[in-house]
Amino acid sequence: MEFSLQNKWILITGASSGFGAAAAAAFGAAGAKLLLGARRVARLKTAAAQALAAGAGAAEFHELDVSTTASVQKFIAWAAEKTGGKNLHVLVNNAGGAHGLDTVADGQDADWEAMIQSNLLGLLRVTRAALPLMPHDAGASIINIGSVAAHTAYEGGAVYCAAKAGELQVTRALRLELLGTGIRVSTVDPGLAETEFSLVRFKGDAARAKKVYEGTRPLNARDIADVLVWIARRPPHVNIDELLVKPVDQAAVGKVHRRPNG
Ligand code: NDP
Ligand code: 8X3
Repeated sequence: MEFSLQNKWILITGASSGFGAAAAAAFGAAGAKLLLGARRVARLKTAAAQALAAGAGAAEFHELDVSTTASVQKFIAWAAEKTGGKNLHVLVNNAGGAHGLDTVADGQDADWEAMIQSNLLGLLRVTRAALPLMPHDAGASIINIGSVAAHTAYEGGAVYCAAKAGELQVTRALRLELLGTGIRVSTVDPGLAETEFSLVRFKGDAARAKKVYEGTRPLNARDIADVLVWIARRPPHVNIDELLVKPVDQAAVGKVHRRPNG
């Protein structure tokens, strides 16, 4: 039988934009209760309001910077108070992104550190802190957001690809470690998707970010949010291990169909 998300607590990191904000609305529409985290609290407030309008049983938000253990501990202590014990049914580790598209020869320490911190160490910190809140044998899920970049390296993507490849291996190890708990562990690995991802990668250069999606039909945040809800809703004995999701216009990383007139 399908797993009901009605009134279940769902924690989403990076819920202030893109996949995370869309996931808040999609889990909200399924009647879930939401715990949302990111650094931009004003944007979390908007995401929470949208989730409530979509039907969420609750939509709470709190500042979270996954790149520091102190912030994660504070956030999870707040989450524990809200859930009131082992009642966290879904953890979506989504916070992350790319910083820069420099070759290794030209790479910047700050970019490398931000990518490893958010995509890899942040996911580890949040998972470690949240695990004690997750019930055993009750259909709980940890869903990590990976990327096609975990599977294929590209020029200028060395550290982002490494961080997402790390995410993939952490996901696999975690599934082994949690065997017998009934907690499901999945990774969703999207391809080209139009969010604020490229704006962040190119440090606010909107024209350069727009070019990434020019003439093609990328995924949108809702496409991925729907997949996350679908995974969490599978019957409790079903684990979706690894899911690659790409737009039809993207046959492979760097192999994108573009139409001359958009
Ligand atoms: P967005 O830039 O729209 O969203 C990224 C989210 O991550 C924001 O909510 C941001 O919140 C949050 N975040 C980043 N760093 C931190 C941090 N240190 N602490 C807490 N939150 C953080 O991009 P997407 O929605 O596209 O990205 C979501 C995930 O999907 C990322 O992991 C990304 O790598 C991955 N991905 C994206 C693809 C794409 O093409 N768009 C494809 C494959 C994977 P804030 O800045 O407020 O802290
Ligand atoms: C985002 C997709 O191809 O820009 O993870 O790395 S890609």
